[in-house]
Amino acid sequence: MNTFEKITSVKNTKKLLAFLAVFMLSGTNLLMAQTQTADAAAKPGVNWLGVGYYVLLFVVAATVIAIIGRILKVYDLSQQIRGKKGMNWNNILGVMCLIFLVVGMYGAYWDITEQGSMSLPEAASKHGVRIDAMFLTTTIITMIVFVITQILLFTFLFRYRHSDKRRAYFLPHNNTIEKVWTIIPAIVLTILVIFGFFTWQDVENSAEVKGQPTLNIDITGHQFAWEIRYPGADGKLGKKDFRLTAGANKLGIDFKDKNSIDDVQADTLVLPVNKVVRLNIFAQDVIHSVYMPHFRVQQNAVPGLPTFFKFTPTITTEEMRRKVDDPKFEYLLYCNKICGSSHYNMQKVVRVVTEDEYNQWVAHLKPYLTPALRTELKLASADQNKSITENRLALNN
Ligand SMILES: [Cu+2]
Repeated sequence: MNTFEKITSVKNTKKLLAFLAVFMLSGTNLLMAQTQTADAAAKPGVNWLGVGYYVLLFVVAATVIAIIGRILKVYDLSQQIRGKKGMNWNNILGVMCLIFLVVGMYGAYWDITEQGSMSLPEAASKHGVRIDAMFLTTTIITMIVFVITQILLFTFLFRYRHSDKRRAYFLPHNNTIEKVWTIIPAIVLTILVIFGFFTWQDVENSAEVKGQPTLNIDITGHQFAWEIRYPGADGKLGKKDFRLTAGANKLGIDFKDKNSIDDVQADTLVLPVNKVVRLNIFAQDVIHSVYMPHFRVQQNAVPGLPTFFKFTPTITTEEMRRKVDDPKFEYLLYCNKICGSSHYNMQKVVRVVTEDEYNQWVAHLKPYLTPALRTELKLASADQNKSITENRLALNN
């Protein structure tokens, strides 16, 4: 067998794959753990150490383990040559299982305490609190199952490790055990699914049920930005038609619909606190996704398939700045679909303000129907529409 055949033999391929799997696993874990200390200003010296460093660390650790293994093997063989009993690998593996249990449990604990706080910020919307409660319940239930099963698994591996003194008991089938481990998870999962179903239904229907007025806002994603449209003084958004998208009419607004005339556009998504907001979500090219982690909002923006998300922001930006003790804090809206090369840059500032502040802000927005667009669409003759637009323009001066 030449060297190439040796390396590519099935046995070695398995070893290589296992090595790669462990490498990938530890790599992801280390990268995840890094972001906590990625704040260079806060902790200089402990931030990103680079991929090379960790590759080297891993190779060194793997080599050390391989050397220890070889030394033990040599020791074992020399004992056998001297006619003594070799090492009891069953005991060693059994003890290693217990060590793995303890280290693994500590690892899980460390993961939750160190990285748990990185999962999601405080919920700043009404339904967000409910989603968090559901998330917490699911986490607690699965964690209890996780701890019990891991303890059982590894202590059984230790307790019933191979011994020459006893023989294994053969258990071909047991109906009671089958029933227990089928029915209990089925009940728990049913409860979780029903809990989730009602929470989601409540999130989706929140506005209608209470009969509150809803602020409609259009948000349209394209490569690589979001366009935001607010209703004008009439509180109604005019119709859109993708076939009208051309030139200055980048959103394809249908100006035959009178509600369109006074619609306004904005750079920032400003929302009045404690009011129901309905985001009407559109996409012009590929699938994007509206994602606002603080509000627990995420909804895909699909070309040709308008979607929406209704929610009620509960904490103003100012209040959140005080809470997180950061005067520069801003809520953000991200694109959560990898939609192309500048996907990372597809974000908008979201500002939650009081109703007074909102009314002041919205009064100063620029109309979507600019004079240029008016000329382009040959709308100048529409007198009845003109007066409305002039009012809007007057507000801007
Ligand atoms: Cu996108």
